[in-house]
Amino acid sequence: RPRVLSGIQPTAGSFHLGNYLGALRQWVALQETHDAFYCVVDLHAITVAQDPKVLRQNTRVSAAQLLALGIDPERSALFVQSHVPEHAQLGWVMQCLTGFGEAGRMTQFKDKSARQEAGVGVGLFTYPILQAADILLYQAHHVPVGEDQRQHLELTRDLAQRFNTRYGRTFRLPEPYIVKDTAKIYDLQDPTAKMSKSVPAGVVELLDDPKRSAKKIRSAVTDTGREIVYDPEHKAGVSNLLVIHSALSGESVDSLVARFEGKGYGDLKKELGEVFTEFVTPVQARVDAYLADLPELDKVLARGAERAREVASRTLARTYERIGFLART
Ligand code: AQP
Repeated sequence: RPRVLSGIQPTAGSFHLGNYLGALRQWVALQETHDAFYCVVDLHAITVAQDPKVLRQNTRVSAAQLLALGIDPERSALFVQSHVPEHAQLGWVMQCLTGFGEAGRMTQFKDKSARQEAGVGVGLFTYPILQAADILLYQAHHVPVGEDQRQHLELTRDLAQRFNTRYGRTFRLPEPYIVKDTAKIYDLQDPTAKMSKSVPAGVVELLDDPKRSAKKIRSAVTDTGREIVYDPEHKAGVSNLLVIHSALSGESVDSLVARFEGKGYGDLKKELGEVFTEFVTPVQARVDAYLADLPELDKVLARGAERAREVASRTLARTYERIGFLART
């Protein structure tokens, strides 16, 4: 079976609808066809300052959400990135292969560093390189992510190619797995920007009180027109709501447009609030259940790390050998 690898940051505690529709839904689906490795990327989380207690708690909350959303630890290796030291080790190798200018072209760094109030760390600059290592360690064929990660996947492929050319074929070149319809979910308050944990006003969080989320959806920014049609260029807000509704309910955008003909934006928002509440209520109950048994949750993560290390350590050993590191006897 082909391999799949993806990761998510534990930084915010709760995942949001962009994370779910852009990436996590695909993680769940790909378990059917792929050998899957999914991780909570705590090494990436410390690219911005974290409170230690909160980070530890959020790492468990993240794992619980992945399980609640349908990641099956029997089929997939679900683990915490820092439990597999090979990530940091291969990360260093990849840093030494990356050009300074090449890293500087990553647009996400430009966006994220501009938003940072305190000093920007070198880790935020080099995080896409660590991400390349995350992927290459598992020889992944596919990487399910949102559109915002496409450039990082390109970097990963470039680094793999460069290493292979210099030292002999070692890494598989991974393909991004981006589902077009939901590749970019937009902020409810600013439907020209991507929904992001760093801008709390327009984000719908999975672990928030569904009543509050429904309210956020009801106050989503739309436009001064009246017609409910799918037109991302001129009606970004309404189109975003239609995409979210369709992804959660399974009803096609065309069918939604036909059904809402002659109705108002308020009707669409109200119904979407209900659809979201129906989706998220059982998810939240499952998250609570996983968090009620931390020893069991930690055991699941330990097993996942063990499975991940089997693969990661083989790749790292081969890499070290190719580079010319003296083997320890
Ligand atoms: N708005 C989005 N639409 C579609 N996909 C999205 N993703 C994030 N936002 C959207 C995808 O979610 C996965 C995990 O994201 P992450 O937490 O590892 O990365 P992130 O980009 O830091 O998440 P945020 O909320 O977007 O944070 P900030 O504001 O810090 O940039 C990834 O596959 C991502 O593509």
